[in-house]
Amino acid sequence: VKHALQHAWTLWFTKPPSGKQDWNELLKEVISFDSVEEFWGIYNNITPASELAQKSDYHLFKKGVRPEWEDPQNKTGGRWAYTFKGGNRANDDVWLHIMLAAIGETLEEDADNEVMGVVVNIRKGFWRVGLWTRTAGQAPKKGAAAAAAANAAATTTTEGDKEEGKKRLEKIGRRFKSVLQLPEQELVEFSGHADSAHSGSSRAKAKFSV
Ligand code: M7G
Repeated sequence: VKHALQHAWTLWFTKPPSGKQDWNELLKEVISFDSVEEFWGIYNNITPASELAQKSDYHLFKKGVRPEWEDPQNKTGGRWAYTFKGGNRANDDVWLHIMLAAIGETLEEDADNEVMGVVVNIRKGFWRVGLWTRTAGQAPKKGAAAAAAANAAATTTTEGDKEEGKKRLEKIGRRFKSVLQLPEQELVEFSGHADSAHSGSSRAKAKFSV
């Protein structure tokens, strides 16, 4: 018996560079799955995150979305992120819980339709986990007619939309934070992919935090 997931997911791997290789050569699609049983079969047979070399990443994304800023479905999106200093086996459980929350659809309400995927970056002296969202707290895109109507109305309409988008993202950020089991005073930070692509992700300034 197979227990179907709500979505199909694809696991991707970024291998550490050997010499001068760009992002595209390093990012590899590993495997796709759409049931709980397949997930465990894969999880039990891949290298645990704690045993990956520095500069490796795992990305678990909804099937059909590349784990890149440039993907049309990520372009106007963003990311919640948290950095764990050091790195030990306990982090494997954190990453497992993040993946289970993603495929089990517990990071958002169905109507939010924000979650694109989750990432773990293995780096020198730290790990970073991320949750990629479809939007980045900007006002939703409107058709030409709706935009004209909105222009005619008070600008507070746009500000209201923006505020609502941010609230939706913050709710997801708080769920992510609870999956990470962080104390209240620790902050997870949100940044937009457009800013990351512009500055190099690790330097992108956080837009907000929870
Ligand atoms: P990172 O892995 O997010 O953070 O980005 P790090 O600085 O802690 O390693 C490292 C570098 O990988 C970036 O500066 C980019 O050169 C490249 N990179 C990362 N991402 C997520 C992307 C992406 O989505 N698209 C492209 N083109 N390059 C990326």
